[in-house]
Amino acid sequence: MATGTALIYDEEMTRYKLLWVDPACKIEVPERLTASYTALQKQGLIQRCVPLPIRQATDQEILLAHSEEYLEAVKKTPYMSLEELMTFTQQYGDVYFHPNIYHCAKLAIGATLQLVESVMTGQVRNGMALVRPPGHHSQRSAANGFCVFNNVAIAALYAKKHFNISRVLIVDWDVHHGQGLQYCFEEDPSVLYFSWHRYEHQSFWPNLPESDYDSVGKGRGAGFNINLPWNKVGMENSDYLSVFFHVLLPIAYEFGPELVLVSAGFDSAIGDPEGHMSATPEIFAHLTHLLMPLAGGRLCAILEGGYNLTSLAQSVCQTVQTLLGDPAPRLSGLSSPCESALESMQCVRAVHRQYWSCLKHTAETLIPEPSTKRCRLQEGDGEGPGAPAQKEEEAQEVEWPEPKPRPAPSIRTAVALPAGVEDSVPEGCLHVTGTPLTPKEAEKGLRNPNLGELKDETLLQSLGSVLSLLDKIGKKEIRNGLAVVPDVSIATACAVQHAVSSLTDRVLLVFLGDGEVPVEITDEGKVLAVQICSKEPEDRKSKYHVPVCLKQQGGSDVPGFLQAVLGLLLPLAYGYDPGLVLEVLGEGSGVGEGALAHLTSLLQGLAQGQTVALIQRGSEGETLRATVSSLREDPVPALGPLGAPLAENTQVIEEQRRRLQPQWGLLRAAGDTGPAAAEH
Ligand code: Q9C
Ligand code: ZN
Repeated sequence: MATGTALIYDEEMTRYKLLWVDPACKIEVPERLTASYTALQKQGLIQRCVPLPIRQATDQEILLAHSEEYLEAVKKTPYMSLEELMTFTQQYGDVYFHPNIYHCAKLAIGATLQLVESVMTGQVRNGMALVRPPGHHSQRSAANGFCVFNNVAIAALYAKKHFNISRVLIVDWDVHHGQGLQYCFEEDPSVLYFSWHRYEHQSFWPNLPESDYDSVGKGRGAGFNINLPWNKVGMENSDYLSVFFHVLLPIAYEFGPELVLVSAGFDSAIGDPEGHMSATPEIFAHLTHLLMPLAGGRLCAILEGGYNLTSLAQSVCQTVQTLLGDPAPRLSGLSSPCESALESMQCVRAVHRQYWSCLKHTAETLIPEPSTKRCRLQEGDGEGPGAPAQKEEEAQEVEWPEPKPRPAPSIRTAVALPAGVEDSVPEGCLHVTGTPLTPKEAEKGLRNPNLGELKDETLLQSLGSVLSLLDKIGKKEIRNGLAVVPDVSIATACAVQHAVSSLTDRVLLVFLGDGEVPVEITDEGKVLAVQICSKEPEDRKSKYHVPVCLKQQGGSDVPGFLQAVLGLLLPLAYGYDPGLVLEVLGEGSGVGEGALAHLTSLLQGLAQGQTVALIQRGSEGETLRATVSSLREDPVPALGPLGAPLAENTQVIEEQRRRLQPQWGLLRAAGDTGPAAAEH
């Protein structure tokens, strides 16, 4: 199993800068790297990463994505005079050359390839490359947008060539459209390119019609290019998360990448002078965390933009700390995405529904006209190209709180197991045995206590151990825990009771299996219960009880299960912001250990990773091993490309989404008016 997080950096890449006056380029400064690196050092994160040696790219590597003529032209720049450099620069848009930039550009590619190589060979699990110049705007024969060579494009082509893989996912969370990446892979179905970007109906740089949602790829690559335009500034954490839940993640899971490359630009964070967005640095912990279960954990983040040095450094730290496996910070106050984000999501889902099974059910629609045309219709309403552009100088300096430190309990996972199953969990877990409860104590949490049952010593012992796990989580001695229990209903009831009375205001109960949820679910909201089962439960207790009854046809419907997790459970869970997650594996859930491992892993993004998993004795087997492994944040085995979910399961999931949307805004994936209504 691959472990460790690589970090690649070399000071040499700070040794070029803008040598003349150009307002468009003055934000791309060497301090971008030093500020990021220093922040990582201050947080003690550098020391925890595996340092990788840097190297220069070879001509052959550069030629994977660029033309010979262009390479030969750039090769001459180290020998040019200032005047010659200025002239050379002028043929491209929003970029500058310097005598040392060619050297740095070769190092930026080399760093990226070293990272990809060490991830693909299993030397490390994942990693980040801190590089300059960035890459995603550069094209086959052109520099553009501070980019000389396309680091990430070369990385994807290199990975395909040397490691014989056929599916690479590129997630471009930079606030600009990586048009260079789009052009490179437009016709290539083996590279799925996703980009969100400030667009404002084409009035934002690079002002291309092909950055809109209706560019889906060409020829055999149709469906493998996904553009999510932001048509307003000020997008928040809720907007970013919604796009992950309802657009990127379902498609990414269906695609089943073997490697994930992140074009990690942080100009999409608050405070950035280019992006003008409002998502906080902490969001990058979650974006990273949500991508980590893909491709068996093989994730490489490569720096692109990010021009507010404070916001950039904080965001880089959030990303690296998540790659290292530390618990993600809680995101409080998430709400519904804004109407403009909803409209963009609706459009991109509609144009991609013909390519992706996970979107088949979305509105056939009445796709709104592409954004630019819409805008022309709306001219005069104060937005769009007709509106006066905001001058950078006038832009308000925004402030945001510094992200809190993210201490990680020294023990990640503790287990409480009955005799006989101890050796089926990996080494390195703490084994916990609590003081047995008295029957009186055990009775407290139960709705219909069967006092006869409560005399059973094994049961009382296991309940004591469950509470001991909870207390250790409360004291931050452990991050999470797992118990195999003789009666999962009683254990759940006791655990919930104990948690709400002494640990937290909000418990998320994820109950997999049939039968009654053994806890009183009231409208007070102290417990949100999501039950994934195969038989319709008899009572729907309150709006805080969400039953999702998935049919199975010869084994479980893994695509349907994931659809429920990504489109329903995670949006509910993030909106609820629990202080503890209780994951209960009863009987009859029909969920295989592969999909279960993904669920457990994704749930670690909530409640700072504070999870207790309860497994019914007798059904442990592979489930136990897979769950412990996910709790420890070991890499989750990839599921491979997924087929279509069962139509009736999609229907069940959509029905719940519709029912719950008014209260849980993160469930929304389409606008309020117009074609939205047709979605169902
Ligand atoms: N207001 C990257 O983020 N436009 N490149 C500057 C100044 C160019 C961004 C306009 C932005 C290029 C990697
Ligand atoms: Zn950018």
